[in-house]
Amino acid sequence: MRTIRFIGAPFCEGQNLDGADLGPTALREAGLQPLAEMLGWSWEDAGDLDFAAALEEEAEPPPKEEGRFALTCGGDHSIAAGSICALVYPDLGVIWIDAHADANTPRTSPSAHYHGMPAAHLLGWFDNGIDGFEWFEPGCLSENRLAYIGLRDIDAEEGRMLRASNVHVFTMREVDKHGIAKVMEMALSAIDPNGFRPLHLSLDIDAVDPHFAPGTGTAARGGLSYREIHYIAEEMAETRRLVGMDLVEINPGLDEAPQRSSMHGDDPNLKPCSPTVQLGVEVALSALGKRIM
Ligand code: 4U7
Ligand code: MN
Ligand code: MN
Ligand code: MN
Repeated sequence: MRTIRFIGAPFCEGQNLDGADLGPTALREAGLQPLAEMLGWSWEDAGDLDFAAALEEEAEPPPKEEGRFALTCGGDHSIAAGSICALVYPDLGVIWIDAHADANTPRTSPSAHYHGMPAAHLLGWFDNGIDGFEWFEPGCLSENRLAYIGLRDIDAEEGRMLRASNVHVFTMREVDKHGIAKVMEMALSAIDPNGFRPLHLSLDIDAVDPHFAPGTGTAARGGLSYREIHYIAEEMAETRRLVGMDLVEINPGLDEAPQRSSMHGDDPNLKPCSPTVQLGVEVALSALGKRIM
């Protein structure tokens, strides 16, 4: 039986809204654990990372994750710097699903928000010794092993840097043009031409159209449909090489009212949850191998 290690990362200091820190608890309360166990996973909850304590003490590296499937739930997207850096595989390929590229540097960022920078940091596009980041390895992800899907809100300088790089970019326009199945095929073969690399899925819920994912801090319309995000997750599971996943930017505080759904069946222990939290659970289950039939 494969083990999933759930890591709560209730960090929301990478932007200026409260509420994304409620993500891990909301996902637990929505029943992610029993639903994953029903798929045959053994569940290990690492609890929530204590960022307040981490800021007080000498910076400690995130524990290296190996052999288990590491599911890191945010929090804002800042946490992908840690979750991806903590994966031990030197040839890791990353599929980054987002409305945004998160590839600003402190110099180019229009907002100075770190959640718009983790990809650039991982790629080594900046390294100005941020306090508390002593463990971080800028450049631990090489450009040709990163592919984006779903982009539609990119800053001017960020776009220029991406175009000049070897990063693989599939915007919403490519999804319109080729369809999601072809885009997934192109993205996977771009980062993993021989089909043997371990893979990580960094999933920002704002990649999904706000119609399905209203509960997020930086919503951008014109996003992925309900089925398109599921198809992406299902295809990642199909590769059988998915070793880690981030599920970030779910903000229960900005979400619509809780509702009961078929996901919960008649289980009285599972509480109704708000639509963006529910979507997060459903997409995580697809990435864990859940199939329609
Ligand atoms: B998210 C932005 F300027 N590009 O850098 C920035 F538009 O993790 C948004 O994808 C970043 O949600 C969004 O602040 C970060 C902005
Ligand atoms: Mn993001
Ligand atoms: Mn985003
Ligand atoms: Mn966001």
